Amino acid sequence: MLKNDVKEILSLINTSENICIAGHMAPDGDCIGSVMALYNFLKPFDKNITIMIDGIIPFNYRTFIDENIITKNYDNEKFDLLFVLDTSDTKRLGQFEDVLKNSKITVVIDHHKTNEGFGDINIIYSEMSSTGELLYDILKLTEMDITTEVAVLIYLAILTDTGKFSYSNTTSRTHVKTAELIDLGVNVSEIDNIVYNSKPANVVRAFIDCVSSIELHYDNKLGITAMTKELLAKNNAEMADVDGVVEYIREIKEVEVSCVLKEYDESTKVSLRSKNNIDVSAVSLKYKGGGHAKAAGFELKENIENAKRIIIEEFKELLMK
Ligand SMILES: [Mn+2]
Repeated sequence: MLKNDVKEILSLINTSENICIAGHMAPDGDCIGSVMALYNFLKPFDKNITIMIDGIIPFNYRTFIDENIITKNYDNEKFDLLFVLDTSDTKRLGQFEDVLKNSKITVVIDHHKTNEGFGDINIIYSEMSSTGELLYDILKLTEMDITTEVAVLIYLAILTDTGKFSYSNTTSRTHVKTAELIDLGVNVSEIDNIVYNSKPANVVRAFIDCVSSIELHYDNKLGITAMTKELLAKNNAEMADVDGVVEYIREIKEVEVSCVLKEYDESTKVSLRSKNNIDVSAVSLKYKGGGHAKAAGFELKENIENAKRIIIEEFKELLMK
């Protein structure tokens, strides 16, 4: 199955002149790693390649992507071939959504189980830890060389989407593939330092402030906090730079669901994580969001206080049992 898709994609690449690679808004490590891995893999084909990612690249990923190659404003340019990576639905393309109708063929490569397949070719495997892991399978099937540079980018995608190989999406296959990436030259500790141990002090201060305003509900089973504009301004930090609060809250023993509310001008973005059996993507879907059972997110057209009330109420029945 996958083999046939890869064959078809290779012939599409060969016959295309203008190729676009798009990822999702508010890009994470899997998005950036996958997009850049494919970009670097395609370089030897000598095509015109355009990158579309809407939103700020978090500082710890800037080593892996040259921001100058990302399209700033989209002017309805046409493409022969479009790859959409790690993007569960078309809305997640943000300001670049129109690229879909301006591309002859769209190839969707993703691991979100909520992805309904909006491309002409849809390679969606929800059992994969990350889009990067899936992309690695695809690149291997081309039987072309995988450079160290590409291996590093795939590794970045897998590392970040598995929470350093700790989430339940991490399989023995994930580890086998990661071992192959290390054999291709990935320096594990160097990447760990770039991604996790290189934060500016103000970003860590914003993180601490956010964590310290945590509220615990339902016998500590729900941990919730908010990243407000005030908190960010006080620390001179950007929303996109302060990462990992929602995972940190989950470190509390009793916490089953952790939540971080992010304050924007006209809405609140909700990030959810689950530790065990609660499927947070079910709540996310109800509010037209996306994600997985253990990590999901959506947007509410509410202020922080109302959003908090809604989330607390939403998990009442699930956590009071
Ligand atoms: Mn992903």
